[in-house]
Amino acid sequence: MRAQVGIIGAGPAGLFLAHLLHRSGIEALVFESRSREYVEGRVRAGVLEQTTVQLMQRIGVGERVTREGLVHTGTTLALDGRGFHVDFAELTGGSSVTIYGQSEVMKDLNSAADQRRIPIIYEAQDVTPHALDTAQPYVTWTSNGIARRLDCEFVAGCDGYHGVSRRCIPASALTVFERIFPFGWLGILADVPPCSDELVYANHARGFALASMRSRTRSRYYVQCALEDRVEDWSDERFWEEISARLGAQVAASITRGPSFEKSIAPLRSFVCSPMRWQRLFLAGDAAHIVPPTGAKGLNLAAADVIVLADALAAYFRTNSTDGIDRYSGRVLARVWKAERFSWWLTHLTHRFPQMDGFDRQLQVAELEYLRASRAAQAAFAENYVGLPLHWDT
Ligand code: RFL
Ligand code: PHB
Repeated sequence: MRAQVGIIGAGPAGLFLAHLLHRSGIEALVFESRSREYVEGRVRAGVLEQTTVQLMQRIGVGERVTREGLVHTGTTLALDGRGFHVDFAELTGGSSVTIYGQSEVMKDLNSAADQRRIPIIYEAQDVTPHALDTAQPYVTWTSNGIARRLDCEFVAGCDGYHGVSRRCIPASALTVFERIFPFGWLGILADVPPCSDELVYANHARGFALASMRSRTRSRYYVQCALEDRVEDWSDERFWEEISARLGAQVAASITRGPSFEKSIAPLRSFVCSPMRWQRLFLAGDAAHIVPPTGAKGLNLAAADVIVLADALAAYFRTNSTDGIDRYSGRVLARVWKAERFSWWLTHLTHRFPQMDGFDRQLQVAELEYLRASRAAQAAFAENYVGLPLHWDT
């Protein structure tokens, strides 16, 4: 088989890229190791930046997010049960974020891919890129026991943190930056109305808590937990007690409790690999960088990466110019690092660290009190939370 681009991974990065390339008349084939149901069912991100919603609209998959997405023009930060509101719209000149689950994004991307006949091979096994340092790279895989091969001009590694693409780059050509946080997030989904119109991020002496949502009838809640904790350690009852204590009496009074239908623990990590291109391989999304979920940036970064990559590939195929593809990694990483900084900062500001002493705690308190009182501090928070401009070049 032949295509201009082989895309490994049908998560947000892979499918946004496939749609963008399709619009430019570039042929791509997408490989995904999991089933479509699995990818669509994965409960992950919930907050879309305006740039991501605009991308969905631009590629013609924005109808449902525009209709059903909940536009949030601010958020609440709380310290030991005392909250204050940060008004994004007022502080940023009208920006907002949209609450719309990653699984809904994936369903929209997949159904448009069906209509446009964008080829996606689900449950592809042993997907392996080859000859990436030649002008004729290719990808091999197995489907239904049959070994297959795709010849292409470029490979896009959109296969997440555990994918195969990044591992194809020689260690000597790659620098890895990493921080592993000494705790995780336990998240639940429950079909109960959210406790607040907007999200509540809470720093509490017992640990971080977040009240989020998927719709007006579906709530998503998180509490910081120990890395050793198992989901079985957390009955629904224990979870509701803990989140109520951490969010504080005022918010807790508005919590509707109910049975959870999803409960999972995610570790927190900051990770960047640089550069994001090696020869004919481009990395995008979680394959190249991970942020702790505190800043709600992961999916949005994946979308921003492939906007730049698709432009660069379109320019290459249209004019043979390598300028865009040569600048891809540098341009994208400049913005990625700013999101890494913001996510790292917000995680430090809101979580309880095991080795924390009184000094560290007082610094958190002072910084949150400063944020409560200072318009300048709130403006910096809001500007980062709604998403930095896509084209703030280096
Ligand atoms: P994905 O989504 O991991 O997709 C990669 C795909 O590649 C497939 N794959 C392979 N396919 C073929 N061959 C192989 N060898 C393969 N290896 C892997 C995988 O099956 C998968 O389908 O990466 P992508 O596309 O870069 O997208 C990244 C986002 O999914 C991720 O950053 C976000 O979910 C992070 N995230 C959040 N992001 C936000 O923007 N806002 C949020 O509110 C937000 N909340 C979250 C989050 C992530 C969380 N967890 C569980 C990590 C909350 C949580 C709890
Ligand atoms: C979510 O709703 O899943 C969510 C919201 C905000 C975050 C992280 C996750 O910062």
